[in-house]
Formats: sequence, structure tokens, C-alpha cells
Amino acid sequence: MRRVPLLLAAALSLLAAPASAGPYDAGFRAFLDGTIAPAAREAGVPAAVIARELAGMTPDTSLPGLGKPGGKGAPPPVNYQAEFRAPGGYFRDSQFNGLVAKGRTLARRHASTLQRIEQRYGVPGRIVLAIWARESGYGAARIPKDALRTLATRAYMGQRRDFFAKETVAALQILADGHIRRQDMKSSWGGALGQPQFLPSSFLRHAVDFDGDGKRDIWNSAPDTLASIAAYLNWYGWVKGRDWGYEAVVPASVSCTREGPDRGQPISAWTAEGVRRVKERPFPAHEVPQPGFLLMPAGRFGPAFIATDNFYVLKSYNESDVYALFVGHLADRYGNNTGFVQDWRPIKTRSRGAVRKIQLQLEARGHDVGGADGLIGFKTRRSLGAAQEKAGKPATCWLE
Ligand SMILES: [Ca+2]
Repeated sequence: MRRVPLLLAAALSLLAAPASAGPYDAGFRAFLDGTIAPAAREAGVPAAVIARELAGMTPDTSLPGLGKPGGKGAPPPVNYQAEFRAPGGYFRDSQFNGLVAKGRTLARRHASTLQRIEQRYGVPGRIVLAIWARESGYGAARIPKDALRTLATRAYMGQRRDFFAKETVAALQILADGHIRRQDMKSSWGGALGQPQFLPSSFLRHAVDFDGDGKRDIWNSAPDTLASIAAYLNWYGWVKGRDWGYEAVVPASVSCTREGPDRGQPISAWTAEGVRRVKERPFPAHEVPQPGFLLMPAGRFGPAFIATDNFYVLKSYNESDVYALFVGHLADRYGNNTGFVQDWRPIKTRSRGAVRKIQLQLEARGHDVGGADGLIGFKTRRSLGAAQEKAGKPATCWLE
């Protein structure tokens, strides 16, 4: 390998010297010293750790979603030009086949660990594996960022600054506790840590040392990662012995406006109204008296489901219905790798801005759309359906 000529090396080091400091470096320094460091001291992080970890830190202005620093600048607006993706786009067979094959291999490799995890936390191994897959490709995804710098930059000049200031302090606590070396504490661009993609506060509450080396290492240890995911779901109320949900056929007599976690009833009541499981399979006997919830992510244009409470526990990981359904469906596919029985039919999509406009119109007419954010959640779907019914049309619970 050729050595860099000495003169060139000197010129390069000049480029990196403070003479070429970024426009926000001084303000960021003042923010670290005046806001983050005192908060960290108050949280019990030793002064030596704070000084060591914050020394020489500059903001990472390459992160997306940053605004002007200093607390006054408005955060960058949501990109309302972006197309809202139809749910069916997330469920192509091609996306699942690779994940299923790799997941089966990993299920065998970690069989005894997953068994012990299920015994302790009540969460089935296939659910834990599916979240691992979704969050980091079973740990194979590149997680590129210096977590502390990413979080501190967001706290200084991103959206939700107070939230990220607390997460920055939590990240310092993780370092102070010695779970991971700074250079190995990697995050996504959003500041989510390691293979299960925990924010630092979630790490402090939920991360588990399951391989017994004294460190909660969700960056390098598969047992720690898997147990941490299960501990998280357990804490959010995973109901032991219940599944996440079942694909179901919903007759026209049961309105799609009855979707949602606040409109549940015993599964036996749904079946009494004519809701059936696909392929004429019965619901498992132990589930029948338990609560079930209608779930129709594409309204009448796609598969329908009777979800259990555990579906909403999956949503504690990520509040999107499509996310939770992806995890549940992948967990099912480790078995026989078959797709949904009902098709995702072609469906109307609009920009987030256009969806938001429709949501504001629905709100003006007294509907609850769960906040006009340009995304189509269950409250928006059933409000669309209610407006259709009021207009004397059959409800599709989707955009017209
Ligand atoms: Ca460990």
C-alpha cells in the first residue's frame, strides 16, 4: 500500500482542523455544555463520562430532517408531496421468501434460546424473529451512525428537540453503565439503537442481558437482541397463549366502519354475525371467547382480519397497522410460507397533502380521523366509510 506523502497528509489535516469548522459547531458546543451536560449530571452520569463522550463533538448535518438550530427555527415541514403507499405494496411474496428462508435457519440455530425466551416472557419465538427481521434484517442491516452524535444533533436542530435531548441523556447513561463502547454504539439515522432498533430510553427500560456476560449488548449479541425484543413486547402487554390475529372473510352485512381497537367484541360475537376465518378453518377454541378486533388495512379492497390484543402490542413497536401486519404475517409464514387468501386489489392512492385535505373535510363534518396527518389509519378508514354510508353509498372505508 502506498503511503500518503507527508506534505499531502499535512494539508489534509489542515482541512480537518477547526479553521474549517462548520457554521453550527460553536452553537452546538454551547448547547452540549449548557443543556445536555447539566441534564446528564442530574440523571447521574459521572462528570468524567460526560466530558469524555461529548469532547470535540460536532453536529452531523448530513442527517435528514434537520432545521435551523437554536430552538427558534421551525422544524422542516412534513413532505406532503410524497405518495402514500398502498398497503398491498408491503406484502409481495418476493419480499417474504428470503426472510422466511433465513428466519427458519435462525430459528433452528437459536432454538433453545428462543424457547427460554418464550418461557420467561410469553412471546413466541416466531414473533420475536419477525421483529428482528423487520428492524434490522436479522442483524445484517448496516447501522451506520454514531448514536450519541446523531441524537445530540437531532436534539439541537431536528424535530422534537426536547424528546431527543432526553434520548441523548439516556444514551450517555448507557455508555456510563458500560454496556457498549462508544465506537460500537451505532444507530440508524433516526437514532434507534442496534439490532432491535430501540431508542435509548427503551434500551434502559427493556434491554436484557440474556447471554449472561453482564452487558446488555443489542449490537452484537443475538440472545440479548431476541430477549430484549420479547421483554419489550411483554412490558407492553403481550398476552401469553394468544396469537396476533387471523385472516377473515367479512360479509357485507358487517360494516367496515366497525374496524378498530376500540370496537372489539368476543370473537364468538363476530362469528355469530357471519365473520369466518379463511379456508373454512375454525378459530382456535381458546380464542373464541376472547376479544377480537376488525382490521381492514385497505378497507374493502384487501384482506380483512380479526386481530387480537397482541396485534396492538406489536403496534407499540411501530404505530403503523402495516408494520404490525407485516410482523404477524411473516411470523405465520415461517410455518408454510403461504400468502394471504384474499387479494390486495388495485387501490386509489393520493399524496399525503391530498389525504390531509380529505381528513380536514371529514373533521369539519364531525368525524374523528385521528389527526389530519396525511396517513390513512383505522380512524380515517372508518370515517371515510361512515361518510360513504351517510351519503347512501356502500362503505369501502377507502379513498374514492
Ligand atoms: Ca449480554
